[in-house]
Amino acid sequence: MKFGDIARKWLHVLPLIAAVLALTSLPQVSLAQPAPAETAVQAPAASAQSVNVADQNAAPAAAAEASGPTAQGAAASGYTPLGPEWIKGQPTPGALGFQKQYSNIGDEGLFMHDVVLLPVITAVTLLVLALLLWVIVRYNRRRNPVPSKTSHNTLIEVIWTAVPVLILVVIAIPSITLLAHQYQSPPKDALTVKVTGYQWYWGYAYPDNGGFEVISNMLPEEEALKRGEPSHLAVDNRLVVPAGEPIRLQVTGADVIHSFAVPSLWFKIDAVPGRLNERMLFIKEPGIYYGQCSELCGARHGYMPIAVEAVPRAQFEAYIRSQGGTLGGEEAAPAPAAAPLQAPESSVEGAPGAGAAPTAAAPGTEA
Ligand SMILES: [Cu+2]
Repeated sequence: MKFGDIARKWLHVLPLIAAVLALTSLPQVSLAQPAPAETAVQAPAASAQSVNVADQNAAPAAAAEASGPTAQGAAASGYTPLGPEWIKGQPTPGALGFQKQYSNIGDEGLFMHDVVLLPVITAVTLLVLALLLWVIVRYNRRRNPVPSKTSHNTLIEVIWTAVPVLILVVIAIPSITLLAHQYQSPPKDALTVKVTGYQWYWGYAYPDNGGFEVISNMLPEEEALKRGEPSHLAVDNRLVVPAGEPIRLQVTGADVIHSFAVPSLWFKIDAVPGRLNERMLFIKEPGIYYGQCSELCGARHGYMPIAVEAVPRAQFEAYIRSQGGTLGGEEAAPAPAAAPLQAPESSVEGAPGAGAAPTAAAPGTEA
């Protein structure tokens, strides 16, 4: 039997193999599916505080009347940072794959990975493995002492060119769509928050709310553990933003290139000095989401974590007030509370990893 005949015969079997492979990859798809649903249902441990914040989420106006001692305390002081029971986005030991996603774009990205890419990769890999095994078993020297001299087969060549092209086209459509969605501009009236990367901490400014800037440093390990938060991820001042609404996040660097990245929010954007990068951030539900600087930026690159705290709108407004900021069309406070600005360590001579101070070349100094 010639190779061509065998190939033709097996071509009829190929769809069958493809069907079997599709079936074997189905359980994985169904395994991948429940994750978002589970995410939606999953709620943090129902403590008094969590119940109250959930209430506020449902009816912001009722926030002041919310029952429970915690809420009354929060109402009196205006704003209380979320407790550790609200931690949602963080790495877990021994985990495989992506963190749970808490943004729409994260769901879309996870779908692309779990439902489009993984099954295709699995099917292609198994098909190639099966063909390889078939050749090894059927066409070895013992079972096939006189090898076929076939050198061309138009049909099979057309097929093995066209099928990969089709597979790539099928992948390209959701892939390019996802890419475009990731860079969708926020609506005009979206809240603007400006993130600045410094060596080695983050600054969060609120230009729409009086322009104050909050400096965020990593907590020492003992302090983080005392608060029930993961060490090397917990910070003293989190980036507080409203949940359930689009946020225009503008990101820049003050000294070197940093990168603002939060895996559970499907968010990563470089912080480049002299450049304002912008992306829309949308967090579906209140919670605490951890990230890290993701661009090697110097000696303490590993010690400038990111903690995003998404809260209901009413809580967010209380936060802005607690920082001396303004809301809506309010006039800026007569004497805006000077941000407790921290000098970058890179401007301190002899600091670990400090290069030339970025502020050294002020205009006029070179004369
Ligand atoms: Cu950095």
